Amino acid sequence: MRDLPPDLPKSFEEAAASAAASVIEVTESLNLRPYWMPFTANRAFKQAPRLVVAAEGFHYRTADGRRVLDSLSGLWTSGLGHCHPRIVEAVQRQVAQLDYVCAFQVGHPGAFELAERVLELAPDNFTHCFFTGSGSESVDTALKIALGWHRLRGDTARTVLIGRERGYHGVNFGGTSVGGIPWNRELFSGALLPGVAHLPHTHHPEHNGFTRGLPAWGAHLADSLEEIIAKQGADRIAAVIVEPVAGSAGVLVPPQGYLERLREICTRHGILLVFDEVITGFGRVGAPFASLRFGVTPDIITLAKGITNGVIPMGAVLVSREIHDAYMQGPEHGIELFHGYTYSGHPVAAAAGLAAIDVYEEEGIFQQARENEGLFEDAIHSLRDARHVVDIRNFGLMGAIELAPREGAPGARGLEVHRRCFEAGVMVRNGTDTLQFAPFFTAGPDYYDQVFSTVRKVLNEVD
Ligand code: PXG
Repeated sequence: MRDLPPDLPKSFEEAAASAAASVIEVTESLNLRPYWMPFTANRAFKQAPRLVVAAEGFHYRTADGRRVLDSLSGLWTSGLGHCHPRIVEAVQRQVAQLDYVCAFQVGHPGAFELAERVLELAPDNFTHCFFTGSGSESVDTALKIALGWHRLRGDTARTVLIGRERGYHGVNFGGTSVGGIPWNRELFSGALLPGVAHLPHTHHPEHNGFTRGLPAWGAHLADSLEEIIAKQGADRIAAVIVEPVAGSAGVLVPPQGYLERLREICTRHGILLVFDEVITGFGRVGAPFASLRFGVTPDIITLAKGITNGVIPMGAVLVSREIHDAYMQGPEHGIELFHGYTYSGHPVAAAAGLAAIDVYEEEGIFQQARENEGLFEDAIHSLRDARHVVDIRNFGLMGAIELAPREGAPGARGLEVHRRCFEAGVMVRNGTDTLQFAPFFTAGPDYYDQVFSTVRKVLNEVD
C-alpha cells in the first residue's frame, strides 16, 4: 500500500485556517455564475452566498471564518458528525490503494464485505444487496427490480407502481413519478411513468397536529390502497413505495398501525412493499432501519446517505432471497439483471461505508440515538408557542417545525428563517415553510439549546 499523501490537513483548525487564508480571495474572485445549483434559489443565493469551506463534528466553518452549528446532519446524511476521523482515514487509505475498478464482471473485496455488513444490520429476510451511487438511483433500481421480478414469474400485467402524496423518492424518472411533492413533478408531468397511482398523505394537523411521536389518528388512511386496488385490479399492481417516515415533505410521521396495515394489504394482494429508507436507515430512527423499529418488514429497502455517513456518495437496495433468486436463471454466462452503475460498489465509497458501520456498531450509535430522542422531542416541542409556528412533529431524531406561509409567497418566510439562522450561527434547512431537523446522534443538551434558542430568536424577528 502507498503512504498517505503528506499534505492533507490534520485538523479542523488547520483546514479552517488554510481555507480562511484563501477566503478573501475566494469570496472576491469566485465566479458564482457557472454553477447551476440544485434545489436552490440560484438568483437569491448568488446575491448573498452562504459558502462553507470546512467542517468538523457538529460544525461548519464558513468562508468568512464563522463557526455554524449544523442542525440537519448535512442533509440527513452525517449523523456521526462531519469529517469523522475513522471514515476520513479509511477513505484516504482506500483512495491511495485502489481508486476505482470497473464495476461490471470484476469485483473488489470492499463491496462484498460492505454488502454483508449492511445485511447483518437488516431484518432477517434480506439476503442480497445491490449498490448504487445515490438515493435516486436506489429508488429507480428498486422499482425496476420489482417490475422485473413480477415479469420473471409470469405476472406480466403487474406494471402499476403506487407512491404516496408528499412522498419523496429522488429525482430520477421513476422516483419523480412515484413521488408526490407537486412542484418536483410539475415541469415533467407530461412524460412521467404511466400507470402510477398515489396513496393519500397522512398529515392532517386538525387531527394529528403537534403530536409527539406516532399520531394515534390516521391508520385508516392505509385503506385507500384497497380503493386503488379495487379500481386498478390487484393483478396489475407491481409495488407500493413509501418512506416509513416521510422526510423531505417535512417529517410526516406514520400513524400508529398505518405501516402494518399497508403491509397486510400488500401481502394479501401479492404486491411488493418497498420502504424507502434513504433517510430513516442507519440510525436516524434509533435503530439500524425503520423497518426494525416499527417491526414491519417490507420486500425491498432502499438506502443511501447514512451508509457512508454522507462522506462519499453511495446507495443500496436490499432484497430477499426470493426476489434475488427469481433472477438467477438462464445460462450461467448470462447477465441476470441488465442494470447497474459505473459507480456501483465504488471502492472508496465501500471503504467509507465499512468505516461508518464500524463506528455505528462499536460505539453503540443506534442505541445512543434512541436514548437522545426524549431530549430532542422536548427541545423541538418547546417552540410550540413561538411566532408563526402552526405544527411541530417528530420521530426518532427527525423533526419538523411548520410555519404559516406568508400570504401569496409560499416559502419566503422559511427561506428567510434559514438565512437569518445561518447568520446567527445555525444551519437550519427549510423545505418551503417547514423547518427540518436531523440532530447528530450523540448531540447533547447544549446542542439542542443552541439550535432551538436561535430558531426562536429568529422567528421573533422575521415577519
Ligand atoms: N429517497 C428519499 C426518502 C430521500 O430522502 C432520495 C430518495 C434521493 O436521494 P439522492 O441521494 O438521489 O438525493 C432522498 C433524498 C430535504 C431533501 O430537503 C432530502 C433529500 C434530497 C433533497 C432534499 O429533506 N433526500
